[in-house]
Amino acid sequence: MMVVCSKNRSGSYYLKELPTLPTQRRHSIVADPTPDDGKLLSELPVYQKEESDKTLIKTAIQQNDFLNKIISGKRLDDVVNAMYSKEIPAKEPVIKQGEKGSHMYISARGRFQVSEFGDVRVFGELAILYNAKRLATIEALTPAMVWVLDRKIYQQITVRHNIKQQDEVMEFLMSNEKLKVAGKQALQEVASLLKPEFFKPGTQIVRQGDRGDYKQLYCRLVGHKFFIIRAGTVTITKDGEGTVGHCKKGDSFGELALFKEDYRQATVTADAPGVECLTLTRSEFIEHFGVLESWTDVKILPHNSLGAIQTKHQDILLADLRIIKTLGTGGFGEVVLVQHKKLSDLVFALKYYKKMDIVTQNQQEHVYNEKTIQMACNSPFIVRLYKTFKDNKYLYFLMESCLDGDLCSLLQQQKLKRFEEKETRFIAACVLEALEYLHSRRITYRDIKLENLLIAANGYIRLTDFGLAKNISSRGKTFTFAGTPEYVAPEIVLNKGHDRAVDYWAFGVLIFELLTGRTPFRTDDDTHMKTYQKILIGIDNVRFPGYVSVKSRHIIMKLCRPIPSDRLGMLLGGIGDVKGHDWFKGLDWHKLERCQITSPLKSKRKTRVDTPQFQIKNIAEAPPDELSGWDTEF
Ligand code: ISQ
Repeated sequence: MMVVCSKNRSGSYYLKELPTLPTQRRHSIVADPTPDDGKLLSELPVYQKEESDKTLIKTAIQQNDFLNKIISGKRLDDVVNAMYSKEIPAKEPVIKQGEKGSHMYISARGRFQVSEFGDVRVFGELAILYNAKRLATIEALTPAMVWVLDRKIYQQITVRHNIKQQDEVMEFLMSNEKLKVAGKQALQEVASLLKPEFFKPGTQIVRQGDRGDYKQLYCRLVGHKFFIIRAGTVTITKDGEGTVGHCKKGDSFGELALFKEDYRQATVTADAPGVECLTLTRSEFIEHFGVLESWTDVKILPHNSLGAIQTKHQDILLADLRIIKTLGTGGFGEVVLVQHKKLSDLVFALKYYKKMDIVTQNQQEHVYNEKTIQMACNSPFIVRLYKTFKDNKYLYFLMESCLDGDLCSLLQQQKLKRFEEKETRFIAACVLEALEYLHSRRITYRDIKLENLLIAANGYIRLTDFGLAKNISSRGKTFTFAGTPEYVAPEIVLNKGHDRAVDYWAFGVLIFELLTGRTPFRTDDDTHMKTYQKILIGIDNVRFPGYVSVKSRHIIMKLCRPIPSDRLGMLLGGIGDVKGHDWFKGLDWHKLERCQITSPLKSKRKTRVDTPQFQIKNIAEAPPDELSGWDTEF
């Protein structure tokens, strides 16, 4: 147990014991930035190979429980084409334990050892998502051959595939005279709501005379929907008139269903060999845009701008501070408690990053994001960043200090190793306030977890660590793998492009963890691959302990929907839908915003002291200088 000094609400210092950190703190993962559409290769690589080799690669991928969930269809063909062969001499390693890998391999010939295998096997597959440390060495026992997939190429394949899909949908929407009037931005929002559906030949997709309202949906499965044909054709018939027309790829039908609860004017039947459509239900449309009369009324909500400017503590210099204690360690550096040498009342948390690590791991853009975003935040639910410094070795972030520890430690101190519903609701409400602040400024946080939730002196929760936060506005999606494995949303695992919906997913995971002491998709797999598989299988297959109330279960299920646009928080009411959920019933949001509710998280501070009794701590072993100059604007 370590002892630190902390300030109470009236400004005096109290000695308190900081909770010991749980042994296993979960690390955030961020891949090197995935190219956006501006930086895509003009052509994907194609390495010629025999049909038998293609079959071997395909089979290996399809038989791998993780890969078959993330690579299928056209992606699979592109991956097969992009894999190249590599000869491995006997006794040579293919991958080495502890090294960071950026390639996935499929063994084609020869024998390998770790656990010896001679059949076709995939190894190092996590490397296609991010630079993961290899957990074992795999060595060729005999001269061998492997097929290799480079992560950069896999990223290109997934990003191209998604952008192509989005462009295709946008093209459909923009080429439709009726829809066009909504404008590109609104149609981009519409595009994100569309879901693929396949209709076998002969299926009556729409039946003349059906009233496309919600009740009808339950009896007919297809009801009040709008359809765009992605592949195949349909035949349109009218009673007494026979065939009146055909629709093909790019054509749409049923748009009136979005605006009126009307009777269907014709029957639309799928032709052979079947039709693939993108569909949008009236209810989803209304949940996102409200009850509208035409496409011209489709509007997207305006956003606040990131504009707060920090004015406090601007004259403090690094030389004015002395280091007291370590508060925490993270990916690239540490957070230490510092005290002003002359004004001993001034105590801060100082985070420092080794510049060399940032450069070697290509994280310059993320560090800039962290600074600009956190510095521009001024909310009682977000840790304040006052100032940054730099020297030849480090970047420094001077922040307000929260000395009551984080929620990971507080959870471990609970008798049942979980929080009561009342405490969970309060914590979740604080986190939701922080998310509201960020999302209204187009910021996606991307790293909700107990470790990033600090307890302020007033017992309120403050969000810290903006290392993964990102302003997501261009095209509305970002592709880089970012998050903490147990909390990442399926679209991140699938590299489909993600937006603020990932925060609502993680928020659902957080509520589950606060209530039960464990996250819903946790596994004991160090590589996290099984966790990712569970995430892709979904929340419907997660067992909730019996003590979790129906309302708690309901809000978690609504937040952890597999399709981002279906999640609570992503519908018309936005974050208001989450605040308005029955689980929060009785919570006075106005009082919470003003910090006028007494926190149920009790402080255990006891002993009053006038002078802090900190031990001076020196930063251990200095890293080399990093002088490339990338941080001139920092
Ligand atoms: C304490 N106060 C502010 C920020 C922090 C970040 C990490 C660990 C402890 C902290």
